Amino acid sequence: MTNSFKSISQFRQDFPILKQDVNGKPLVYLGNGATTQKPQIVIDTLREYYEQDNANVHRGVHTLSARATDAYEGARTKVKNFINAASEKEIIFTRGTTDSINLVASSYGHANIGQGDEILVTAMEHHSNIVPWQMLCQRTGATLKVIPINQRGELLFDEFKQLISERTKLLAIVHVSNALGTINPIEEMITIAHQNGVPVLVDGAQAIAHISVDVQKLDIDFYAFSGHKMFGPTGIGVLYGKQALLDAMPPYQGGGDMISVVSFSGTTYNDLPYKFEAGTPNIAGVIGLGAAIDYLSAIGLDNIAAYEHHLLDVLTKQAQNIDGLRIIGQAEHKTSILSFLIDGAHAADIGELLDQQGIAIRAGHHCAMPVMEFFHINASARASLAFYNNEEDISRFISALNSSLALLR
Ligand code: 7TS
Repeated sequence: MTNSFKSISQFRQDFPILKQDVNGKPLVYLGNGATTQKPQIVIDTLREYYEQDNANVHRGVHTLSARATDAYEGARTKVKNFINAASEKEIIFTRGTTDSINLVASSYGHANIGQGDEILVTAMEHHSNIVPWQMLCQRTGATLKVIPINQRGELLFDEFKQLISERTKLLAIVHVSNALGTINPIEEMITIAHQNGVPVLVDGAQAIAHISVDVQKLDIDFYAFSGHKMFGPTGIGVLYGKQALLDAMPPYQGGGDMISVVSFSGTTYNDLPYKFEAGTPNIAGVIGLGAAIDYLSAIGLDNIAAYEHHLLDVLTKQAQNIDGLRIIGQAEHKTSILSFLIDGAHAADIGELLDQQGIAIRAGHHCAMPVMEFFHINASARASLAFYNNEEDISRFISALNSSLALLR
């Protein structure tokens, strides 16, 4: 390992949860695709907010409310800078990626997509970027079209170019597949979509903690992500949307904070971003997310990406030496995820035996059943990395896998 890689893995010390034994062995956490662990600074920020500043935002005339509001809006600026949005008005706080996509499906979808229109997704989407569109199609009579993938788990680009047409009203694509680890060529796809006048929503749930994202440079129309997958709290997420699109969209939910004037003769709505933030928001979650962003930015996404690339290489090479191991997802451009099956062993059994040795992975369909269907499997085992993992974690994982297989086969 080079020195700079070593210094990145030192950040592991900031994560108290990783210092424990599980089932008598030091924890090796490889469940990062499902959720990431929280550094001390995020935990402290949440505690300090509740100990010192807790109050409702945008309402109170008192000091605590002013502090809470400043911290809440300060975190919005941090998110804006993190993804290089043009304005805070383009940053909507939601419950997570799922909520962000449902917001676009309900609001943008209702206003812009109708009978005979098409929505284009890929065959490697998480259910969160399938089901909201299916529900919209059921309501409107629009049709969902699917860009196919190959056996390596890469999109068929020529098929994409064939499928996009004047009927396409939205392209909704995953940036990084949670089931395969594939990094999709979103820049090229956005260019082609825009040449056809089609806006693009990108599901960034698995990308945001691993790849640096510049929404202006990529010319992304909507970008959705979750705080809990980027070392922030659960229950908080972001929808980035271009201001012109968000301005033209009707509100998603009605209630407090999203209004300007309410009377029984009619209601006018608040400006962006508040138009889409009805009700008391997850104030602590937003402030905690701001702390996670400061933390991530200090390490640097490009440093993280280079280190994780190295770790994935080491992991993949060692896994390939295991007799009967089949990697699901062998795209040329991948990040952080090793999805696999082993002849003669069920994914769930592998997961359980690893857990007995203190190693946390995920086994199942990963909420990407169409991916499982494509590969003719029911489930896979998945080890997913974060920057706090190291080569020792990988050695522990590989040797635990070998001893599990000795029991299973
Ligand atoms: N999109 C992708 C690509 C995801 O991986 C996930 C969650 C979501 C959307 C939904 O995010 P949420 O925060 O709204 O739930 N993926 C996983 C996973 O791979 N294992 O557990 C959750």
